[in-house]
Amino acid sequence: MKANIITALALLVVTGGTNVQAQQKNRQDKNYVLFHEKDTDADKISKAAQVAPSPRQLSWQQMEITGFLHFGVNTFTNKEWGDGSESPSVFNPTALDARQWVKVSKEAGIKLVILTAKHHDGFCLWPSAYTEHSVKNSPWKNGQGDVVKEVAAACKEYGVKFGVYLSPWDRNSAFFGDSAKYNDYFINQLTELLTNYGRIDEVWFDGANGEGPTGKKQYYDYNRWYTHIRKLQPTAVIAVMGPDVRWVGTESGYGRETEWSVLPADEMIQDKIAANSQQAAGFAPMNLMDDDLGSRAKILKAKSLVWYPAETDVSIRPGWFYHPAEDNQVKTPEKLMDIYFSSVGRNGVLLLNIPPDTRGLIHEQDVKSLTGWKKLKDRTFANNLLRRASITTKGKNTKALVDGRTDTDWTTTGKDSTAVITFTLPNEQEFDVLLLQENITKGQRIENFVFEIEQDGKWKKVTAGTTVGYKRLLRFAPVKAKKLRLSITNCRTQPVLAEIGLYKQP
Ligand code: FUL
Repeated sequence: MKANIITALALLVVTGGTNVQAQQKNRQDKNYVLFHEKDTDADKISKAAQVAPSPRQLSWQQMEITGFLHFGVNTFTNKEWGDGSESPSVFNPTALDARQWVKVSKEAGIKLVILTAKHHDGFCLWPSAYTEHSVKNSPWKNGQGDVVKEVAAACKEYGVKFGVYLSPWDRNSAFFGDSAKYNDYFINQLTELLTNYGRIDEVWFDGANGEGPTGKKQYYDYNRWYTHIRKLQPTAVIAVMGPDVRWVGTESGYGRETEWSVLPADEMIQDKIAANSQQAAGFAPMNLMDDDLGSRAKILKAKSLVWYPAETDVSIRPGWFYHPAEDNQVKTPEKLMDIYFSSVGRNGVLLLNIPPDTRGLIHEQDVKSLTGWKKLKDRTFANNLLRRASITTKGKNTKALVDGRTDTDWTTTGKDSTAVITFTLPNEQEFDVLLLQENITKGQRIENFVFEIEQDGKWKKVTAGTTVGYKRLLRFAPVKAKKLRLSITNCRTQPVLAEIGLYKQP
């Protein structure tokens, strides 16, 4: 099974499920590389530096902030995991307004929302033809309602992308445990979701399964599911039990300080990811921050590499589903800001869960926090002080560094893999945030950097870091300076920086 999955992932990442050999020969996208036996260590590092996102991975990364909507029977039974025995009659929102969900999300800066179309209880938020455990047997709208349809329509209206969460673990389905039948059932449900609701930009498969050693054993035919998704929605990324997007390894909202998007493809064993995923109801965030996934040591031992970026999921509340008792435990704007710095600011995409309540509305408390967070974020990043700086460096195209675009870049001349970029501001300024972005369409390369300011004629270190990737944000105690410099001290071939920013938090 493992071997199958590795192959499936590699093939699908590369080809989207078509003829592999042909695609490997004239590959357009560069998100996968196979090492040759004769590759030296230097060859391998150079190849690692060229691995880049597929077009669907790139659009996904550029969104930066995405949203989760956990809603279903659990909302009404006040549980985190339903066991599938709940009656559909419990599902009865009194004022469901999917437009409010999407509007609130959009106003918070969220670019895509993922709805739990089916959670582990197996209850479908759309009137699936393949089960009785769905909205069609609920009192809501006399069984005529379709939450998936309402969210899809609201997303279209507000210009927000739409994704679906379809839990592989289904505690209601009689087919679960009868592998072949369940895989057909799953394909049927995928087909409904991916053909009846317009464009789908993300399909989210959860790794959770609480069956335990004596529970039902179900083999998931991931290969078939992925191929089906590629056929029906070729632009959708498949996360996190999928080939395009990786679970960061914690549900706390805090990613790794060193976060590589280029990983050995040998690491992409879904069983291993599942084993590290949560196995019990409720959720104790697992802190895998120390895990090294993509260092040189890992790269040099690998047989192949793949672009497999991190998604950092977290809930705005302690639970994933709405619970009235948690109304006073909604994360504050400051906490959300801290999470933003530690997810988006650590080369990840933030997936922030905002669970609608029993009315079918996002609760006032959550709206308040989101509004406060958006204000903080906008004020922090309103003014890049470096836009008015004069820049000196040996590299090419320095203007690109501060043009606010991620598709233009500066790089070193020749084969220099280290660089120093010096900035002189028109006058002394105070700041406490550094932003760095690589142009990831050319790969992720920076391994170490140091940021210094000039004080009394001497360079003083303010902050330093390892990986950059799509975005790296670092906060430090406020300092004042006129002259500052960034040194890239280690890099896999030439650095390619898209942006540098310097900000003062409000
Ligand atoms: C976990 C699930 O068990 C939780 O209920 C939630 O859906 C979270 C996003 O993923 O694995």
